[in-house]
Amino acid sequence: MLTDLESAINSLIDVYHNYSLLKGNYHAVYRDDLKRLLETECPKFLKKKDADTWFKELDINQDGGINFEEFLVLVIKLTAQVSTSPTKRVSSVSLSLVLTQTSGESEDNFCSHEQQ
Ligand SMILES: [Ca+2]
Repeated sequence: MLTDLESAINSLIDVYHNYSLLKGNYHAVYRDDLKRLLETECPKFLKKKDADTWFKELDINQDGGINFEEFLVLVIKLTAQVSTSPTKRVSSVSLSLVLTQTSGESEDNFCSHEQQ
């Protein structure tokens, strides 16, 4: 039996490949498919930052696709935002709280933590 973390890891891998395989490249989610991923899997986070902005931010090696490691940056950023909510759970309520309490400031904080 898988642990909660192992199940979560498997889910992340599954979600990534649900979108990477749309264009048949196992190791890349392209711009329009990232937009689809964001709209389908985490629409609340598109209210603050549009899909093109996310894409530019996540395509760290600027090869025009989001590889799995770059996708994990998205997951880390979203998880870090959600973890600061009072309920610490992903739900419409907690995401709304996160989005109304932060204004891009948390991401700046996240980035500064990342650089330390
Ligand atoms: Ca890339």
